[in-house]
Amino acid sequence: MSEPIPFTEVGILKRHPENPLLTREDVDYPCSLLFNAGIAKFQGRYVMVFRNDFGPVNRKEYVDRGFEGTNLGLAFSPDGVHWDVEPKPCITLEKARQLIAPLMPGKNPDTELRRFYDPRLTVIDGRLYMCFAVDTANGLRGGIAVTDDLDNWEVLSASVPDNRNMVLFPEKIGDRYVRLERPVDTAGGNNLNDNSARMWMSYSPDLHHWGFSQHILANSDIPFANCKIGPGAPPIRTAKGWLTTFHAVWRDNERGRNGWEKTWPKVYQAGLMLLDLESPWKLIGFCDQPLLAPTAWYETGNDVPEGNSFDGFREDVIFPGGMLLEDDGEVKIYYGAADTVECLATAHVDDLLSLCKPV
Ligand code: BMA
Repeated sequence: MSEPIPFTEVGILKRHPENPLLTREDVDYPCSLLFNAGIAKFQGRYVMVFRNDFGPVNRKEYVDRGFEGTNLGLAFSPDGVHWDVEPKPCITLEKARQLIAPLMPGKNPDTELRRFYDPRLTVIDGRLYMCFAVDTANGLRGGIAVTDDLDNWEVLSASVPDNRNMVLFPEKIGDRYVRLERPVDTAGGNNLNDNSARMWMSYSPDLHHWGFSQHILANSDIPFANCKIGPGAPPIRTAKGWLTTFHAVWRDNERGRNGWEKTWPKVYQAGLMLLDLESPWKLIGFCDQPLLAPTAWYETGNDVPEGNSFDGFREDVIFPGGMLLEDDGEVKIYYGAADTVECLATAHVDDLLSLCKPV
């Protein structure tokens, strides 16, 4: 049982009644935790690339032997709700090593690259781009890959440490590509677990070289974050601005056990903000309450309805990774829940925009 969390969400998003939409049960290869997916509409269907941590499926197995590895799985859907998972992962660690090797001359990819995870998908001019995080022997890095067929990928860039949670805007702004990102700010001796993470944005003429970096938001700007923050799903264009989610972390060392680990002191919530269409480094709207806070049984592990079972790896985690605007104004927000399953919540775009108060 996890502890109650101190914040209340805005109550505008509707969790999909079929949540969790995807779990390890939907996958035919070894899969323990299916979560933190990127989603896009690409070549006439909904595409999902999800993170799969495989090995143990409960706390005891996790404590005994830990995870065996992480790969990225692929799923397709005709409607964004019902998904079919492909029979094999689309990017294994071995494949990621081969893909990224050209960007790491002089390094042995087998020892340099340790984990490839948290995909975020954006379609730009008909090509599918994936931002990813990669743990290397020399730090946590973020990068961008591109594909035209979901089989052949090219890695275009990988950042210096420590930068993760990158998401691409779905079009060039002016004549440059733009991404949101979350470098870890160590000023003052802080580290990833302290009050040090800020959201930034960078521009690129070609998706390889990034610069003109601008600070967007710090965790001290967010009433429901006292720890890390970072971009969520890639932004969507609306008439009023770029609407985009972020994740916000509340750390409370007294929380005790909330999942498989001995202690899991953090609560991850989703927030919402609006950025200027022409100058996206300008924050023009902000919702000062969580858009989504963990409350459902598949987010908290509490009050699991009869006929279901749930044993979340890190309970009280909501990690938004996909946001799609449909023609009728419905916004689909996809999120990893409890680092264990993939879920969907929806709202009308106008209701989301009205949450973003001018700043
Ligand atoms: C972050 C990332 C996410 C994960 C979250 C909660 O640091 O690793 O992939 O969902 O922690 O465990």
